[in-house]
Amino acid sequence: MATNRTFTMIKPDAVKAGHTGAILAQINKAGFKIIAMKLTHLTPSVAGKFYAVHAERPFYGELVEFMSSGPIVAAILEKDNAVADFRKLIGATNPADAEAGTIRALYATSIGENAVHGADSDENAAIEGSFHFSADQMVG
Ligand code: 3AN
Repeated sequence: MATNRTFTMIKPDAVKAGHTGAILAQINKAGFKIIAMKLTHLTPSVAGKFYAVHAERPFYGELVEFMSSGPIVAAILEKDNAVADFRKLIGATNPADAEAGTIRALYATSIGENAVHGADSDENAAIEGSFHFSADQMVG
């Protein structure tokens, strides 16, 4: 069910730094089940489409450039209360404000290069998940 799913990306900074395994382990340990996952390198055009909702924001160009700068891991995760619980697990957008022990506190370096993405609503989780995966690529 969409209400039990969220969508995440491990961003280029964290993949490049070799944190993919540790981040996935932390996600699993927190009770999330991975139901779809892939390693991919977004083109600027695809990254631009994914972040189209932010097109008017001053950091849009920087965001698209960063998200297409190297491989990412995209995944759909399942757990009760997935969206809210995952946002809690990753911490605040700006790692300087992220609670100790959260993924961003541990691995993010700046507000732009902040290690992971987490969908901010059930609706966006479903939209973002189907942006990256077709139904036959989801398990369960
Ligand atoms: P979140 O990802 O925590 O929901 P949003 O939706 O405000 O945060 O921003 C989307 C993404 O845009 C963030 N994950 C971050 O990578 C980037 N971003 C947000 N604010 C800034 C900023 N001031 N400068 C550069 N990049 C930013």
